[in-house]
Amino acid sequence: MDSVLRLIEAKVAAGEALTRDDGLTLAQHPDLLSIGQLANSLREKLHGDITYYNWNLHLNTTNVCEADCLFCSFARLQEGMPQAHTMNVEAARRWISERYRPGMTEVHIVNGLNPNLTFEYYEDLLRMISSDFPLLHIKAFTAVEIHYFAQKYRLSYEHILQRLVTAGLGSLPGGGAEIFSPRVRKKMCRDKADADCWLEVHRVAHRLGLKSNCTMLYGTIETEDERIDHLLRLRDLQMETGGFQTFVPLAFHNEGNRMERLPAPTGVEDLRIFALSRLMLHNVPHLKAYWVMLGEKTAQIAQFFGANDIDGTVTEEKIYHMAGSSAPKALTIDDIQQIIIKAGRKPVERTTTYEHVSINRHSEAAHVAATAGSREDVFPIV
Ligand code: V47
Repeated sequence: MDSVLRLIEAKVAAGEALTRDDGLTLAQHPDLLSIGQLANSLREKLHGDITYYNWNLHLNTTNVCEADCLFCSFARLQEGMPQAHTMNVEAARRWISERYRPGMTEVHIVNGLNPNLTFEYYEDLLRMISSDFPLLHIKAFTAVEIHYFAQKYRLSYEHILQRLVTAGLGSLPGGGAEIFSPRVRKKMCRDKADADCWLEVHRVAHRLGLKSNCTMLYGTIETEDERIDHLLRLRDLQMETGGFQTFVPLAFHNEGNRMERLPAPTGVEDLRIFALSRLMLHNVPHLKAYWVMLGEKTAQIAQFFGANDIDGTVTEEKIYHMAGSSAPKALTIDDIQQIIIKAGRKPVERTTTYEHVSINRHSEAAHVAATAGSREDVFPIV
């Protein structure tokens, strides 16, 4: 490790916030392995050899979306277009029922900005899930969606969030942040919440006691400077509120969208982004290597470049598969545990808010939970 990285190492060891210049050094320095080692040392200081995962479902009740983001392969501008879909609440109930298994702890919901739905639709959806699947934590609606609801229904962020919490919302996912740079947003996603609005939704959510995640879409047209700036803005909000749980770097996927000519990031770029994020966001506790986005193999290696989470079973991912992901659409709990163990880390199942779930899960216990109704008796949260 050279003297420049040694200086950064000293700051990391002292728990100091790294500067913008430190970030640029980490983004450009040729010694990727030493940077990974620094990130790994912080990761192990925070989490030892644990890698977290959860047992979750990914639900998209509509992909009809007014926003016309160039990088998106999932959205359809109007109902009736090929592959456009919208589920009513009853269809969502059936969709979850067909996939729900006792022991699952989370449903993650991300949708398009659909102009045809009422706000009551979203409240009814959450109320249905809370009453029919009371053991599922509902992590739903990106800050971009909350901003859209606020504009469309002429309500404040606070009012929107309070009504959604009353209906069952448990936390916010981190999507929609993309890259905060106005230059990039103007080119890629001009017609949705800007950076200030995205950050303000999370600020209000944190004030109301909700936890949330944060993301960065990398590998499109952003510069290294713009990446560092994005991370610093997240770090500043975290200093103010402490409400972010997990940062999820999201690598651009280039199939089925209007940025197809751009190559997707390489594995080496992925690993650098993980290490850089771990080191710059020293105050965000968790770093997720979302296996659907990275593929299982890079998600394993990322566990040594700062990541300490791999996401969950995911049943049934669409956004990345429509953009060309070759990862499976879902994994079993056993698959995930094996991926983590074979990476040399210790798998720990978590809830959405990072309470540990007993790992002594087996089919007999699942059967008991199914017939007894309460999973906490069988899979105690410790
Ligand atoms: O907001 C869309 C991104 C996000 C593409 O909070 C793309 O735990 C790459 O936010 N290439 C949605 N990225 C997914 C998301 C997420 C996923 C898993 C866990 C969590 C969490 C959040 O996916 C979007 C956008 O930033 N995205 N299209 C694409 N072609």
